Amino acid sequence: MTTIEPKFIPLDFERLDPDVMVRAGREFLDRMWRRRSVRHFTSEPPPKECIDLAIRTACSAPSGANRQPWRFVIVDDRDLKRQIRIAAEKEEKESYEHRFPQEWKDALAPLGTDWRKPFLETAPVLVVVFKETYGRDDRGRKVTNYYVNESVGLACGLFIAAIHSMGLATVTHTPSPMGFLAELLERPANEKPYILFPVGYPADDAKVPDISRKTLDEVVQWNRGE
Ligand code: IYR
Repeated sequence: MTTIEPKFIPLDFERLDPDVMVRAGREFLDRMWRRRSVRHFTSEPPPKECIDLAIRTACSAPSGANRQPWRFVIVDDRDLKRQIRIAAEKEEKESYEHRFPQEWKDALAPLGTDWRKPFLETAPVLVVVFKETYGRDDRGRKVTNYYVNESVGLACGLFIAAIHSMGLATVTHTPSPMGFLAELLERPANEKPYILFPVGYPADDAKVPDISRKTLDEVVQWNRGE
């Protein structure tokens, strides 16, 4: 067993005035509140740097024991996108027609989704996020990762915020099961597909479901709620 001594450096932190704090929070909220999951894209490619910036932002997420158990595969190859669409639709068709219980299909009804996923081909870029279920140390021995789902989920949230902040759109797509992504993208055995993000500009006639977000009262309790 090796004991590593922690090393500390000064925190880089800027204390803001309360009015600046509130303004920053409002501006961020206003921007984020306008985010919608988009399933209709143009084929126009976004600047490549935007994808890198969003992934770098995702990588700022906290992670269990700082293991950073996320990996990102960027797919812009037409043929590969097509193969992903075909494989995803095969699974989705099976899920929608046989695997999803009625209760799940009822829950999805307001979203108007079905097994067809044309956005996997029309979107110019697919970012496939993998979770690293375990890592390897410098001698190739297995090392445990911690809070993998939480960590990668946090990274994905930041990715979505970054994509939206740059005027791009995405949707959290989780074809199930999605093992085919590991095969098609030739990922190692310690990685499992987590989420697939098509990224691009919304189609001019893009429509989104008429659904609403819960109010603060519905989601917040202060102390014991009395
Ligand atoms: N993965 C399927 C079904 C789906 C499931 C949930 I939960 C959603 O919020 C949306 C869709 C699909 O992508 O259609």
